[in-house]
Amino acid sequence: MVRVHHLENSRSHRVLWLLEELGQPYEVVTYRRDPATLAAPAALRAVHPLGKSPVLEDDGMAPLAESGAILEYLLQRYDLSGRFAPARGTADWVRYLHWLHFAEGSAMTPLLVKLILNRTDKAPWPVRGILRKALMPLRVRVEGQIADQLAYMEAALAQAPHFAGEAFSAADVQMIFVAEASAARGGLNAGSYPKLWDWLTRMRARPGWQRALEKGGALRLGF
Ligand SMILES: N[C@@H](CCC(=O)N[C@@H](CS)C(=O)NCC(=O)O)C(=O)O
Repeated sequence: MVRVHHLENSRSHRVLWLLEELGQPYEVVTYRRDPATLAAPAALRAVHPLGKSPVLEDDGMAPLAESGAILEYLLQRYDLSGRFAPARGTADWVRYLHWLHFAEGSAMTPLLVKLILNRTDKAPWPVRGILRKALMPLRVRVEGQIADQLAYMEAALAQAPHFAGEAFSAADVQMIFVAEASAARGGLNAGSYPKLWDWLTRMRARPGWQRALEKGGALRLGF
Protein backbone atom coordinates (compact mmCIF):
# COMPACT_ATOMS: atom_id res chain seq x y z
CA MET A 1 0.00 0.00 0.00
CA VAL A 2 1.28 3.46 -0.92
CA ARG A 3 1.58 5.77 2.08
CA VAL A 4 2.31 9.51 1.74
CA HIS A 5 3.78 11.41 4.68
CA HIS A 6 2.14 14.74 3.96
CA LEU A 7 2.94 18.07 5.59
CA GLU A 8 0.09 20.57 5.42
CA ASN A 9 0.56 23.42 2.92
CA SER A 10 3.54 21.87 1.20
CA ARG A 11 5.20 20.22 -1.77
CA SER A 12 3.57 16.93 -0.90
CA HIS A 13 0.32 18.11 -2.49
CA ARG A 14 2.06 17.21 -5.73
CA VAL A 15 2.34 13.57 -4.71
CA LEU A 16 -1.33 13.39 -3.69
CA TRP A 17 -2.23 14.97 -7.04
CA LEU A 18 -0.28 12.46 -9.15
CA LEU A 19 -1.74 9.55 -7.17
CA GLU A 20 -5.22 10.96 -7.83
CA GLU A 21 -4.49 11.29 -11.55
CA LEU A 22 -3.17 7.72 -11.58
CA GLY A 23 -6.22 6.44 -9.70
CA GLN A 24 -3.83 4.64 -7.36
CA PRO A 25 -5.18 3.95 -3.84
CA TYR A 26 -3.06 5.45 -1.06
CA GLU A 27 -3.01 6.38 2.59
CA VAL A 28 -2.15 9.89 3.84
CA VAL A 29 -0.41 10.58 7.14
CA THR A 30 -0.78 14.31 7.77
CA TYR A 31 1.63 16.47 9.79
CA ARG A 32 1.08 20.07 10.96
CA ARG A 33 3.61 22.89 10.66
CA ASP A 34 4.79 24.76 13.74
CA PRO A 35 2.68 27.94 13.55
CA ALA A 36 5.63 30.21 14.50
CA THR A 37 8.54 28.66 12.57
CA LEU A 38 6.56 26.77 9.87
CA ALA A 39 8.91 23.82 10.49
CA ALA A 40 7.73 20.23 10.19
CA PRO A 41 7.17 18.36 13.49
CA ALA A 42 9.88 16.08 14.90
CA ALA A 43 7.67 13.08 14.08
CA LEU A 44 8.70 13.40 10.42
CA ARG A 45 12.33 12.72 11.39
CA ALA A 46 11.27 9.33 12.63
CA VAL A 47 10.10 8.58 9.07
CA HIS A 48 13.11 10.01 7.19
CA PRO A 49 16.34 11.59 8.53
CA LEU A 50 15.78 14.85 6.63
CA GLY A 51 12.51 15.44 8.52
CA LYS A 52 10.88 17.00 5.46
CA SER A 53 7.86 16.22 3.35
CA PRO A 54 6.95 14.53 1.07
CA VAL A 55 8.09 11.04 1.97
CA LEU A 56 6.67 7.98 0.24
CA GLU A 57 6.45 4.42 1.53
CA ASP A 58 5.39 1.55 -0.67
CA ASP A 59 5.35 -2.20 -0.03
CA GLY A 60 8.14 -2.21 2.55
CA MET A 61 10.67 -0.24 0.48
CA ALA A 62 12.94 2.25 2.26
CA PRO A 63 11.12 5.59 2.69
CA LEU A 64 11.71 7.78 -0.39
CA ALA A 65 12.16 11.58 -0.08
CA GLU A 66 12.34 14.30 -2.81
CA SER A 67 9.16 15.07 -4.67
CA GLY A 68 10.74 14.70 -8.13
CA ALA A 69 12.12 11.26 -7.29
CA ILE A 70 8.75 10.26 -5.82
CA LEU A 71 6.89 11.31 -8.97
CA GLU A 72 9.33 9.36 -11.14
CA TYR A 73 8.99 6.31 -8.88
CA LEU A 74 5.19 6.45 -9.06
CA LEU A 75 5.23 6.71 -12.85
CA GLN A 76 7.66 3.82 -13.27
CA ARG A 77 5.70 1.61 -10.90
CA TYR A 78 2.08 2.60 -11.60
CA ASP A 79 1.89 4.39 -14.97
CA LEU A 80 2.58 1.31 -17.06
CA SER A 81 0.80 2.70 -20.13
CA GLY A 82 2.78 5.98 -19.98
CA ARG A 83 -0.16 8.35 -19.56
CA PHE A 84 1.74 11.01 -17.61
CA ALA A 85 5.11 11.25 -19.40
CA PRO A 86 5.95 11.69 -23.10
CA ALA A 87 7.51 8.80 -25.00
CA ARG A 88 11.25 8.48 -24.35
CA GLY A 89 13.51 10.01 -26.98
CA THR A 90 10.95 12.54 -28.21
CA ALA A 91 11.37 16.34 -28.04
CA ASP A 92 8.52 16.46 -25.52
CA TRP A 93 10.33 13.96 -23.31
CA VAL A 94 13.39 16.24 -23.24
CA ARG A 95 11.08 19.15 -22.24
CA TYR A 96 9.50 16.92 -19.62
CA LEU A 97 12.87 16.08 -18.07
CA HIS A 98 13.85 19.74 -18.01
CA TRP A 99 10.72 20.99 -16.21
CA LEU A 100 10.59 18.03 -13.85
CA HIS A 101 14.05 19.01 -12.57
CA PHE A 102 13.85 22.79 -13.06
CA ALA A 103 11.15 23.04 -10.38
CA GLU A 104 13.32 21.97 -7.43
CA GLY A 105 16.76 22.34 -9.04
CA SER A 106 16.36 26.04 -9.89
CA ALA A 107 12.95 27.65 -9.49
CA MET A 108 12.29 27.09 -5.81
CA THR A 109 15.58 28.60 -4.57
CA PRO A 110 14.82 32.32 -5.14
CA LEU A 111 11.21 31.76 -4.05
CA LEU A 112 12.46 30.30 -0.76
CA VAL A 113 14.88 33.20 -0.24
CA LYS A 114 11.99 35.61 -0.87
CA LEU A 115 9.95 33.80 1.78
CA ILE A 116 12.78 34.26 4.29
CA LEU A 117 13.18 37.94 3.33
CA ASN A 118 9.45 38.49 3.78
CA ARG A 119 9.66 37.01 7.26
CA THR A 120 12.39 39.49 8.27
CA ASP A 121 9.80 42.20 7.53
CA LYS A 122 7.88 40.92 10.55
CA ALA A 123 10.78 41.62 12.96
CA PRO A 124 10.14 44.36 15.54
CA TRP A 125 11.30 47.93 14.87
CA PRO A 126 14.20 49.04 14.66
CA VAL A 127 15.58 45.59 13.75
CA ARG A 128 13.17 45.47 10.80
CA GLY A 129 14.55 48.72 9.35
CA ILE A 130 18.18 47.62 9.77
CA LEU A 131 17.51 44.25 8.17
CA ARG A 132 15.53 45.80 5.34
CA LYS A 133 18.38 48.14 4.43
CA ALA A 134 21.11 45.50 4.77
CA LEU A 135 19.19 42.91 2.77
CA MET A 136 18.00 45.24 -0.03
CA PRO A 137 20.72 44.16 -2.54
CA LEU A 138 19.77 40.52 -1.97
CA ARG A 139 16.07 41.35 -2.33
CA VAL A 140 16.67 43.13 -5.65
CA ARG A 141 18.72 40.21 -6.96
CA VAL A 142 16.20 37.60 -5.87
CA GLU A 143 13.24 39.51 -7.28
CA GLY A 144 15.12 39.81 -10.59
CA GLN A 145 15.70 36.05 -10.64
CA ILE A 146 12.04 35.34 -9.91
CA ALA A 147 10.97 37.69 -12.72
CA ASP A 148 13.43 35.99 -15.11
CA GLN A 149 12.11 32.54 -14.36
CA LEU A 150 8.48 33.65 -14.60
CA ALA A 151 9.20 35.12 -18.04
CA TYR A 152 10.89 31.83 -18.98
CA MET A 153 7.84 29.79 -17.92
CA GLU A 154 5.53 32.23 -19.70
CA ALA A 155 7.50 31.79 -22.95
CA ALA A 156 7.27 27.99 -22.67
CA LEU A 157 3.51 28.10 -22.20
CA ALA A 158 3.13 30.45 -25.16
CA GLN A 159 4.38 27.51 -27.29
CA ALA A 160 2.21 24.73 -25.86
CA PRO A 161 -0.63 24.29 -23.35
CA HIS A 162 1.46 22.17 -20.95
CA PHE A 163 5.09 22.21 -19.83
CA ALA A 164 5.98 19.06 -21.80
CA GLY A 165 3.96 19.97 -24.89
CA GLU A 166 0.35 19.23 -25.86
CA ALA A 167 -0.39 16.67 -23.15
CA PHE A 168 -0.65 17.00 -19.39
CA SER A 169 2.26 15.21 -17.65
CA ALA A 170 3.99 14.79 -14.30
CA ALA A 171 6.07 17.88 -15.22
CA ASP A 172 2.88 19.94 -14.73
CA VAL A 173 2.37 18.23 -11.38
CA GLN A 174 5.89 19.14 -10.30
CA MET A 175 5.57 22.74 -11.54
CA ILE A 176 2.36 23.54 -9.66
CA PHE A 177 4.18 24.30 -6.41
CA VAL A 178 6.46 26.75 -8.24
CA ALA A 179 3.43 28.48 -9.75
CA GLU A 180 1.50 28.58 -6.46
CA ALA A 181 4.54 29.99 -4.63
CA SER A 182 4.99 32.55 -7.43
CA ALA A 183 1.33 33.55 -7.15
CA ALA A 184 1.69 33.92 -3.36
CA ARG A 185 4.96 35.88 -3.30
CA GLY A 186 6.49 36.24 -6.78
CA GLY A 187 4.13 38.59 -8.59
CA LEU A 188 2.33 35.98 -10.72
CA ASN A 189 -1.22 37.02 -11.60
CA ALA A 190 -3.52 37.16 -14.63
CA GLY A 191 -2.12 40.49 -15.80
CA SER A 192 1.61 39.88 -15.27
CA TYR A 193 2.06 36.43 -16.86
CA PRO A 194 -1.24 35.54 -18.61
CA LYS A 195 -0.17 32.22 -20.17
CA LEU A 196 1.24 30.91 -16.91
CA TRP A 197 -1.84 32.14 -15.05
CA ASP A 198 -4.11 30.42 -17.57
CA TRP A 199 -2.13 27.19 -17.11
CA LEU A 200 -2.43 27.50 -13.30
CA THR A 201 -6.18 28.10 -13.60
CA ARG A 202 -6.56 24.98 -15.78
CA MET A 203 -4.45 22.88 -13.38
CA ARG A 204 -6.44 24.07 -10.35
CA ALA A 205 -9.65 23.04 -12.14
CA ARG A 206 -8.55 19.43 -12.74
CA PRO A 207 -10.67 16.99 -10.72
CA GLY A 208 -7.50 15.18 -9.57
CA TRP A 209 -6.12 18.40 -8.07
CA GLN A 210 -9.46 19.08 -6.39
CA ARG A 211 -9.44 15.61 -4.82
CA ALA A 212 -5.82 16.12 -3.68
CA LEU A 213 -6.90 19.33 -1.90
CA GLU A 214 -9.81 17.50 -0.25
CA LYS A 215 -7.41 14.87 1.13
CA GLY A 216 -4.40 17.12 1.82
CA GLY A 217 -6.08 20.39 2.82
CA ALA A 218 -5.94 23.74 1.05
CA LEU A 219 -2.62 24.98 -0.35
CA ARG A 220 -2.12 28.50 1.02
CA LEU A 221 1.44 29.74 0.60
CA GLY A 222 1.05 33.36 1.67
CA PHE A 223 3.21 32.84 4.77
N1 LIG B 1 13.40 19.33 -2.60
C1 LIG B 1 12.53 18.71 -1.61
C2 LIG B 1 12.15 19.77 -0.60
C3 LIG B 1 11.45 19.22 0.61
C4 LIG B 1 11.01 20.33 1.54
O1 LIG B 1 11.73 21.31 1.79
N2 LIG B 1 9.78 20.21 2.08
C5 LIG B 1 9.23 21.24 2.92
C6 LIG B 1 7.73 21.37 2.65
S1 LIG B 1 7.33 22.34 1.29
C7 LIG B 1 9.34 20.85 4.38
O2 LIG B 1 9.20 19.70 4.73
N3 LIG B 1 9.54 21.85 5.24
C8 LIG B 1 9.49 21.72 6.66
C9 LIG B 1 10.81 21.88 7.33
O3 LIG B 1 11.83 22.15 6.64
O4 LIG B 1 10.85 21.77 8.56
C10 LIG B 1 11.33 18.11 -2.33
O5 LIG B 1 10.99 18.56 -3.43
O6 LIG B 1 10.72 17.17 -1.81
